[in-house]
Amino acid sequence: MIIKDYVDTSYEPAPEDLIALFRVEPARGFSFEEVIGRVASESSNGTWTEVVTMKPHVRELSAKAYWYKPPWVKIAYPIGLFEPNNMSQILSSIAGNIFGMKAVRYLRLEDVYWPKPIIDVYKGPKYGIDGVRDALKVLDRPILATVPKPKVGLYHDEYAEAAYEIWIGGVDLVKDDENLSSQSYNSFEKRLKLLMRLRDKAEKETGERKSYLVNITAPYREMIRRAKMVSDYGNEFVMIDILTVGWAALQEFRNEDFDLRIHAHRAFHAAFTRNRRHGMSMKLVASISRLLGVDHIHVGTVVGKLESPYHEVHSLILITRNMTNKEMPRLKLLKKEWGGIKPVFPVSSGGLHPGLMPKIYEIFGKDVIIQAGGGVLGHPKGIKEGAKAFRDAIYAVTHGISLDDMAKQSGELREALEYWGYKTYK
Ligand code: RUB
Ligand code: CA
Repeated sequence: MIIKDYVDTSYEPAPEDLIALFRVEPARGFSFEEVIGRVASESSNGTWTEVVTMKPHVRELSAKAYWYKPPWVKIAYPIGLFEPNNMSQILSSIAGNIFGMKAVRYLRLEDVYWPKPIIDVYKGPKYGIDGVRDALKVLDRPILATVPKPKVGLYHDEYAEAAYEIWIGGVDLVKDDENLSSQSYNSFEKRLKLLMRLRDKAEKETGERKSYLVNITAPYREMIRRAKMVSDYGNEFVMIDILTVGWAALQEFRNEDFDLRIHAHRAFHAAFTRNRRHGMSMKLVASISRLLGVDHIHVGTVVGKLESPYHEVHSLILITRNMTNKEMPRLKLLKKEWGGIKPVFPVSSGGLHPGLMPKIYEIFGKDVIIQAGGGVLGHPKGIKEGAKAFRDAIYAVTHGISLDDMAKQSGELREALEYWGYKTYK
């Protein structure tokens, strides 16, 4: 089996083939065709030289680069290459050694079509958008979450006090930040206990459901121990830094017997998603996460502090919420046939404040979780006022009221708009 056998434009993918869309830039001295053959080879069953053990039945498992238009190529992978219920193994194939090959200058895995034998073995979100709305009894507006800032450093009682104000000001979900777990001055147990007490108080006072996206990110057994505590308190959510704990841990967590909704923080993604010529796209992170069963995932804002262009956010909204059962070449999206897998709540976060709400609502509509830390805790009048300003901005956009008009009835919103305006902070 020589490299050029891995390129076959007459090949018609079988219904059960996994299809991957790559962007390829060959290293100097290599042709495009040569390199896509090498990518198909190394990511399926080839190596740098021919081997005497390449039997006919093994050849049948070879991937085929069956369509290309430089820099793009689609590669079909026979299902027999994979252990469907082992996402780590699938990624070790299609997103493994190939990124380091000397023959490629840049290589990016842009999207994947999951065939039925793979879709069928994953559970997807236990709750999804409807199940999250049901837990919070918020049916017809974006859900609002806030991270108490500074993200690390507050003692557990200071943190809890901020959380309480966030809740009574009108925010639905208090969220731990990605690097707050169990530090000596703010232990997981103490923080959880305090917040659960204050959550009950805030629910009584506001008559609204309140909950806590509590960060259980830790080595696996400890993560389970923490999830159990969360569940024993009757909280509905946990947060996991899905990329730093790893796909296997996420996959396994979904198999545990908890009635917990999973908020997926994507810290670390930009290390491999940000360079549009190399690595793996955020689309794939979102699609794997949906398969594995997160209920929320961060997708960017377009207008906030972190890099997230419109076309990417648009693709991520399609992947998380819709079916996208047809290919969308302009967005470099392969089709998705989700079967019974539920939709996931996209989370828009990073540098948001009330003045940006009209743009966020235009991009996302109502099925979004808006997460603002600085945009609540930075309000010049205080935390509760910051929370109310944000909630009023959400009320305005969902009722067709301009922020300026809303500000006439809401001093908190007026202060926020005077302070931050309507602009993006980088
Ligand atoms: C938000 C924050 C979140 C990021 C994550 O804080 O720090 O962790 O939004 O990024 P603030 P992303 O509201 O003060 O900016 O959502 O892009 O993954
Ligand atoms: Ca953060």
